[in-house]
Amino acid sequence: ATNPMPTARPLRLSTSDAGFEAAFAARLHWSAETDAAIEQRVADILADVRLRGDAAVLDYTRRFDALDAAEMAALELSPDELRAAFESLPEVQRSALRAAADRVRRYHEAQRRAAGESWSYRDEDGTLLGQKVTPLDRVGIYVPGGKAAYPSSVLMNAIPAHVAGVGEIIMVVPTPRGEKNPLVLAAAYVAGVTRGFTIGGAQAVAALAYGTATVPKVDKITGPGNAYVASAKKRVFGVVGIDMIAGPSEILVLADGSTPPEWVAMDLFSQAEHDELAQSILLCPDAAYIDAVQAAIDRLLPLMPRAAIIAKSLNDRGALIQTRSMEEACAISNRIAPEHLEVSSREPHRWEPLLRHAGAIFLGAYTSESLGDYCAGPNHVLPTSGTARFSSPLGVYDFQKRSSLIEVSEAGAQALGTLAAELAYGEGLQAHARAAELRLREVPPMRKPR
Ligand code: HSO
Ligand code: ZN
Repeated sequence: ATNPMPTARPLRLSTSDAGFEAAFAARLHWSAETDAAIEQRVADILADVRLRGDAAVLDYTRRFDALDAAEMAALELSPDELRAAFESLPEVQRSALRAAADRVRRYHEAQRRAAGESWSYRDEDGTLLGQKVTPLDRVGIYVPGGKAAYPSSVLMNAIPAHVAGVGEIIMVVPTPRGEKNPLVLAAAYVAGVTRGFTIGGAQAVAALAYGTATVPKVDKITGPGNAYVASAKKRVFGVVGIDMIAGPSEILVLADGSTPPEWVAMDLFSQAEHDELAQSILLCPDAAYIDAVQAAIDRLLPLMPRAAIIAKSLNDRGALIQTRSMEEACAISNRIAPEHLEVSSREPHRWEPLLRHAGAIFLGAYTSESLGDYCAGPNHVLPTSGTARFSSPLGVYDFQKRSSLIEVSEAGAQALGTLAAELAYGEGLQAHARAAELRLREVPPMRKPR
């Protein structure tokens, strides 16, 4: 069969074109349209697992993953199996996994020190006020199976949980027909996963959220998944915590024309090769440089094993946008609020202060997004579809929660008691007022209810 090499022509736009705003809006548009049929199926699966526990999970695993087990225990990945998977890898892979995990761990340890510790202060009268940070007891990590199984994502989810001090990390990963990905199991071992189960889909999310005889109930579920998993996570939210619901990946390259065009072309490919729905955008004030990047795309695409996916992503969702200036490029980048933002410039620190909304900012020509995806240290689970306007990378803080601490001294109770009582009477809450007044050195007579 003839399989002509696809071509990739991202939409070419210029901010000075009359039709720019409309074309730009159309290109950015993406809707997380929910499929009613999927929603209904997921609701049924959740209810069934809640009711029948292990038996229901086993049924769905047999049906959807063609994996037959007599009991849930047979689907558990033992710690020995995780370690054996790690040990069976070639030495280069083992040390790469270890080195990446070490860097990711180090970064998240710094994050915990900077923003994840308890704190308190005292008023002059001795009253203590503070915040106590506590790791979650148990979390579930969803790892997709099949072609979207990324060992690096196992590291990125499990390591911050581990660094936060989570007691138990339960991994679920579907293994259709029982085929296990040794790199995923090895990553789980390196990242400190406590227990694993070879289950997936909405049934795995349900098992983690409600607990079954075999799968322990967790406090929070993180990790990416298909439409069924996303829908299940949304539905169990409230029973457990969840992280984000991620849309297709995005990269935005802001270039001043000083980086070799091949580097930028390959960075655009690196995101496009994830998914036909992924979005790769270049912003640059220099038209000749944009031409050079397009020429590099044309030269390099035929060398890519995933050329078909890359071409579809770039043709349907990609854009090469000429701006009037780097300042304008920064302003447009802020409007997009991309998941990944590369500042491919000789002067990245000149532009960085202008950049407000992005999941991760990669500064300078040497910082390819792919380094961040695997081993630079920061998390690769990032807000997508413009949600970087209000949300942050997955981090240690997602695996901790905070409790307020208050210790009022006798002296403090005098000042606060009068204040609280006044406000409580104003709200018509007599017991609140009296609880405060009873602790005063001179207890006033009870006021008449209003
Ligand atoms: N760029 C992806 C993460 C990833 N890349 C995993 C390679 N493996 C999501 O941001
Ligand atoms: Zn990637």
